[in-house]
Amino acid sequence: MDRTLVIVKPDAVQRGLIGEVVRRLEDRGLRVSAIKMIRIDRETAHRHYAEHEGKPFFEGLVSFITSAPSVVAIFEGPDAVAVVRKTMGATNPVDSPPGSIRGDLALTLGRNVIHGSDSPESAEREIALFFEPEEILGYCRDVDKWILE
Ligand code: D4T
Repeated sequence: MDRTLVIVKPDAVQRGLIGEVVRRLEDRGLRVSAIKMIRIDRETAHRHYAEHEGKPFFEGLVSFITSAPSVVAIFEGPDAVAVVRKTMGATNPVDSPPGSIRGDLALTLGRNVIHGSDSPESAEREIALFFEPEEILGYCRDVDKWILE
C-alpha cells in the first residue's frame, strides 16, 4: 500500500473546509492512517519547503503556512501520491479543473487549500517530518474489499 502526506493548509482551516477536503479524499477510497491539527513552526516549514528556499515566494510561503493551524494527515491507498495529486488539481487553482479540490475551492496560488506530496520519496521525507511512527495506525476497514481489488 502506498502513502502520502496531506496538509489542509491554514486558509482551508480558517474557511471551515477541513471536513470537505478530508471527505473528498476519503470518498475517493483512500484511508486515513494518521491525522492531527498543528501550528507548523518556522523550522519545520523551512525543512518542508527546502526545495523552494531562495525563490521569491519562499518567505511568503513560510509566513502563510505558519500563520495559523493546519491539519496534517497521512492517506493510504494504491498509487496514493498520484491519486491525491490528481484529486487536488494543479498547484495554481486557475489551472485546476472543476471537480478537483483546488478547482472547486481555491482561486490563487498562495491560498491553494491543500498540499500533497509530489513523489513517494517526498512522501516518506514529509511523513517523517510531521509524524512519529507510533502516531501512524495500520488497520483495515470492512469496506476496503469493495474499494480495493
Ligand atoms: P504544495 O507543496 O503546497 O502542495 O504545492 P505543490 O506541490 O502543488 O507546488 P509547489 O511545491 O511547486 O509549490 C509550493 C507552494 O508554494 C506556493 N507557490 C508556488 C507560490 O506561492 N508561488 C509560486 O510561484 C509557486 C510556484 C504554492 C504552493
